Amino acid sequence: MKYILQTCVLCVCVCGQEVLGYASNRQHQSFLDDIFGDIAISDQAEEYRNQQIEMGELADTMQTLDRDSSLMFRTNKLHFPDDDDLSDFSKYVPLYSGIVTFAHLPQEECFTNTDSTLDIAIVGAPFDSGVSYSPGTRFGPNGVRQGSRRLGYGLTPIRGNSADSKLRHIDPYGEGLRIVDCGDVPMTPFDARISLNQLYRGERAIHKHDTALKSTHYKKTRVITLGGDHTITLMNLRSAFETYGNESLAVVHFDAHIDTWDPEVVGGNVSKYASINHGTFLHYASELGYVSKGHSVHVGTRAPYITLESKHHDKECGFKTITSKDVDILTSRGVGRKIKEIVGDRKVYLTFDLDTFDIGYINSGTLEAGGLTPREVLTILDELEGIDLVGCDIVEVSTPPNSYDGDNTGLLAAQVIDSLLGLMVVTEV
Ligand SMILES: [Mn+2]
Repeated sequence: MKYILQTCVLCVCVCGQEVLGYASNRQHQSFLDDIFGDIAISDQAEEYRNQQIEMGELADTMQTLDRDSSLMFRTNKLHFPDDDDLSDFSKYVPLYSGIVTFAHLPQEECFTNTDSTLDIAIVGAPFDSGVSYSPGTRFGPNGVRQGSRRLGYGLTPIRGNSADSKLRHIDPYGEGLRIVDCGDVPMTPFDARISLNQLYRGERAIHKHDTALKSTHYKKTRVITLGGDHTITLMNLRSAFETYGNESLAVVHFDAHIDTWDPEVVGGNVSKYASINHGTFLHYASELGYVSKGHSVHVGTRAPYITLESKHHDKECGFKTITSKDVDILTSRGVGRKIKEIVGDRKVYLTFDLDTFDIGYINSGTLEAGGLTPREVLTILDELEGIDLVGCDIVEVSTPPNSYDGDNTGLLAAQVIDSLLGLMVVTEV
């Protein structure tokens, strides 16, 4: 009997809303009433709503909705468009759908068409021929883009570290800057020398574009590179250095490792070819004058030094160090303030190795326990509001096929870039 009763109720619900007392006689109707009838409302609730509307505390939602007739599927009585009418297709694009660019930004051919104006360009560097430990970061650019699919609307309750922060009030994607995704630089996996040179030429081509926003003091496009193992930063830095006046850049280096190892210790003891890799690129960057000595800093450092000399050699390369434990002692905001003190008003290049994060959060080329949390990193980055950020990258994003936590890794890397975009845009608005 109970079963029959339930069946009957179901039948009434499906076949005849009017039998259920469809809400057409109500003084005020809501969208919910219109679609679902009595499913949520009681007489008391209806009375409460009527009072609220009469007191001006609540809008009469059906009237509000009726004012906007742009959504053709809104009414309860469905009105389908003509069979050949596709005008709604551009309005309904779910975030998980479509060809994937970073944060749904427009795709642009940036390498050969250097006449277009760009303020900020995202570009991938799919490369892992320079790793000493796990490969997989050649899939990083794709992983970051997959992880960025929720992004594109940048006004959040946590951007910026205080209510009076300028960052708190901006949407980096909606402030009028021309931000595009240039796709990936074609990099051969078979010869690292050729591959890195391809990256340099790709970065250089993007840097040739003039900026679109004429009020800015940046005359040339700023680049955010998606790595790729950390070796790629040497090429990014070279191109940024050449573009921004051939003066050394304050390098803010988030990483578990120092990456200034003497090539004779890492790789160079095998062959000269092997001496440029993801553990030595900052040695070379320093040697070539790209690094502003004394105004550059490692953040999140914790991995072992390989030799007794490594620490001394690192200082010679011009870096100060804020270790992972210093974040506990100084607090995240304190770390951000210290970085700002170190870089001052110099042009900054920020390179972010994903292994800055603790092992529980990500997959990366050389994982180290005891790292930073996502919230610590996002707070530190936002504290850098106002720095003169001319370029940045996120590297060692390891998202090979079938990796068990590839989605989280890409999501977190994308979130870091979202913060970096905020830092790049906030000085322009
Ligand atoms: Mn690194």
